[in-house]
Amino acid sequence: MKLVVTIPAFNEEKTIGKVIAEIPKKIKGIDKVEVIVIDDGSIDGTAKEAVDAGATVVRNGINCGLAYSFSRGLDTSLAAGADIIVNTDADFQYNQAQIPLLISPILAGDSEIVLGSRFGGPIEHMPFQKKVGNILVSFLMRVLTGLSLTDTQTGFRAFSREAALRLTVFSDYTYTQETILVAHEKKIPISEVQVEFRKREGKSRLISNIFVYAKKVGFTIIETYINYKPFKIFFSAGFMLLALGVLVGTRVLGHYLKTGGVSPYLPSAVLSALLLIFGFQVLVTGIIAELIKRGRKVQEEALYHLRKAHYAK
Ligand SMILES: Nc1nc2c(ncn2[C@@H]2O[C@H](COP(=O)(O)OP(=O)(O)OP(=O)(O)O)[C@@H](O)[C@H]2O)c(=O)[nH]1
Ligand SMILES: [Mg+2]
Repeated sequence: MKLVVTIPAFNEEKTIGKVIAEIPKKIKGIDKVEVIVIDDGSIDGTAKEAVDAGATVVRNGINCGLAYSFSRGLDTSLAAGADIIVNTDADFQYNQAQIPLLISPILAGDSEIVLGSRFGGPIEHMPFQKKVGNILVSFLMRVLTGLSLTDTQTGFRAFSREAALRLTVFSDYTYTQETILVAHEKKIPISEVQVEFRKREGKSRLISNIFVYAKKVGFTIIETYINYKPFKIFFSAGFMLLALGVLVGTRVLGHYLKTGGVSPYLPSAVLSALLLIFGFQVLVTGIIAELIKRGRKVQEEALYHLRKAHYAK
């Protein structure tokens, strides 16, 4: 069993060495541990510090984004023969001594993806806006997936090789919600363990403005959800518009049947026609999107087999 720990890092020279040093080198059930740092165009000494601490470093050259780097980390780990992949942050907020705990459900064969939830221990140091944001997004993700997860934004996660082979991430910026939605759609078992979460040393590299972050997270969730459940969304919206069109149109039709004219209800007639046309278009869009989704499912299955063969050990 080989464990690869991936660390996406952007200008983290102060903490990257400490994070690597903290990773346990001997873990029960694991024969080999390798650390891969994905240096995302850092302009400080991140890469050097990582190499000095004994990690393999892959460099993006320019800043490509956290989600892009996470994806590259998965691919590099698969190529390195990983059986289990742990992704962690470079800012020393997670306690790497908890990696054995994080991977234990995978080793036991109970889960394919394990999330390290930060909401089990003291998190008073998590800034208020982030705490509220994390709670709200986790709630939304619970509603969308039906899974009882408490922290869907955590950066401390473990993936089985099988899960990594099946995951695709489209966003460049954030992978945290997308991976859960994709895994849930592909029926990959996801579980959670409670982990420690330390105060950050220095400023966030990812979130300069909480509102910009919220907007990006919101769009990623909507895009991913539409991608995987198009019919559900378009059908609900189309059906609502059609129902509204029928409701508005009943009065007009009643008057027409009685008098043979619609003139006093002309605005309602126009509104009803618009709602019916628009609702119908949304329904048809849903059907087309559903057909595209079916095609994509086949493509993803083919991609999984291609990757499996490409990264065969
Ligand atoms: N590859 C890559 N990694 C990034 C980028 N921005 C942040 N990171 C890394 O992603 C991890 C999480 O970023 P943080 O800045 O700690 O974000 P956060 O944990 O959500 O926010 P804080 O609570 O303020 O720490 C760290 O390891 C960062 O170095 C980026 O543009 N590219
Ligand atoms: Mg952090």
